[in-house]
This record gives sequence, structure tokens and C-alpha cells, in this order.
Amino acid sequence: MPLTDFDRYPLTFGPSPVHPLDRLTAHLGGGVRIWAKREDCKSGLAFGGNKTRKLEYIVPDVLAKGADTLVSIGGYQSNHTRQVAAVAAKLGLKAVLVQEKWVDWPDSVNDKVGNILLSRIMGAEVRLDPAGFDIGIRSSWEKAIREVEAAGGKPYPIPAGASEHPLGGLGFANWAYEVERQEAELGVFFDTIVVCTVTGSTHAGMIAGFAGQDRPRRVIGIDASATLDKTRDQVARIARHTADLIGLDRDLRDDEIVVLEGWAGDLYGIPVASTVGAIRLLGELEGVIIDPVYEGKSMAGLIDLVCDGTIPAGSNVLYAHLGGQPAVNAYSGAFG
Ligand code: 1AC
Repeated sequence: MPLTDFDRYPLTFGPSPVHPLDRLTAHLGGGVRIWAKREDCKSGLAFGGNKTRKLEYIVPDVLAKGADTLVSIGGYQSNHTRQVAAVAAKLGLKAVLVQEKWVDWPDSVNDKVGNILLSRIMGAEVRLDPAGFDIGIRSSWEKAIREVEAAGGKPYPIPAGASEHPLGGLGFANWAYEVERQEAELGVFFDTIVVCTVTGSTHAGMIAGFAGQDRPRRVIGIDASATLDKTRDQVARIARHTADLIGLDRDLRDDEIVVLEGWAGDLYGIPVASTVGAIRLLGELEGVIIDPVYEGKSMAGLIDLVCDGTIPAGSNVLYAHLGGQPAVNAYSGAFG
């Protein structure tokens, strides 16, 4: 059915702002103009971020099912679980968050500050788990769901990044239509979109949403999972599922599903030199803060793709800022 017919529970202020990054544009040259669309500035919930937009399409199902506890999962510095905690607080529900040790990062406060601190402040029950990184369905999360149930609660399961949720792609399919409306207001066409991708539904939703529009554009996912094949498969699967849900009347082509490698380093969540360089550059030139896990890696990709001409002169690039910056507090060691 058309996207506009899906129930949506508003959790955000409206469209996320779009603005040019003029000093970055001048610094990189290459005849490419760079803009940002700011998921970090879209809601009043715990510093915002991309997951809130996805949760807008999931909350009606939570309410319809009469659940009293959102049960979700991520790494210690998960942005997703922080936004689940915020939404639970706003709705008067409980949140149980399984936080796995997805990243072996040496800052001693990595499990205490940043995103995880915010989740604790918002009253979520945070359960630390020693398991390492994986974007799939996790036994620790399934166990937490069973435990909430056994204790008499009514759990509502939300997988990592809301990505494996059947409605997880809708929020960013809607983002694609929001971009189209903003383009009409701004008098610009973004021929290239750059987005970080790990669990996949942000990127997949964009692909599905843009696929229903008249003018083709390139949606470039920059892998930050360092498990490229898993992320690529998950993006493709969620994009096709979301396209079906919103009634796209054609199959997605393989060339619409672009996940590039080269900026993740060897491990999810570990910043490499290009990540730190990109974070510093955006901070110094634009006063915009990005994070070491997601946006630092996608911005490093954007910089290289402009500098090596892969994104050609004359392009208008829209960089999706997904709002992961609370994690910087847990990464002081990266900035010496
Ligand atoms: C991995 C889903 C993810 C998060 O923030 O936990 N982006």
C-alpha cells in the first residue's frame, strides 16, 4: 500500500533540516557541492538520530499490541537503543536494552558515558552482555524478551537498528519523499546521496523510497560494519521488502543497491585514521560533530569519492547525518 497509508506516530518536529556545507565544499573542490540532511536536529528526544524516524512507524504496532516494555539490542554505544529508551520514556513504557560488547575499545568509560549513559538517565534497564559484534538476530535479545514475558510483562521486540523489523525500512522510505519536497523548496536536485550503512534499514529504506521517484540518483551506502557481505545482503533484502510494502511496481535492480567498502577499517566501531581525519575536518570547517562509529566513516568515504572524481564535477551531494555523535564521549582516546 502507499507509504502515506501506513500509520505513523509523530515523534519528531517535522522534516530534518537540509543545509549546505560551504566550507567543506570549498576545501574539497572538484566542482562538487555538498549538503547535509540532519537527523540529529529532527527531534527533541535524547539528541535525536535516525532511529526515531523508524520508530514512528513501529509505535502504532506497539500500542495496538498493548505492549508495556520495548526490548532492544545494540552495542555499548548504540544510538539505536538510546532512541528506543527515549521513545519508551515518552510513551510511558519500560525499556530493556541488551548492550553487547560489539567493540573492544580501550576507553575505560566506554560502557558508562555517551549513549549508554543517556539510556540509563532515561530509566532504561541496561543489560551488559559480553558477546561481540553481529548484525543478525541475537540470542541475548531473544532471552531478554522471554525474561520480560516470564516476569509478567508484555515485551515488544525491536531488533538492532530496527532493521529486521518488518516495518523498519518505512522511516527512510519517507525520508526519500521528504528530500524530494525539500528539493522543490530549495531549487536543487541531489543526484548523489551518501549514507553510512551497518544493519541496513536506513540505507534500504532510502533505496526503496527513491526507487519510486521519476529522476534517478545514486544512493551510495558506505559500509561501517566491516562485515560487508552481511550488510550488503541485509540492505538488499530490506530494500526489496520495503519496496514491496510500499507498492513499488517493479523489482529493484542490483545496481540500485550500492554498498562501498574501504572506510570501515578491520572492525566495526574502531575508528581508523581516515575516520578521525574526517571527524576533525568537519568539526574544524563546519562546526558539525560526527562520530567515530558511523558518520566519521561515511564522511571519510564521501571525502575520498569527491577527491578521486568518483563523484563527478557538477554533482550535488546530500550527506545523511544520522546523529551518532553522543558516542564521541566514549572515544576520547581517539583524539589524544
Ligand atoms: C547498529 C544499529 C546501530 C545502533 O546504533 O545500534 N546503528
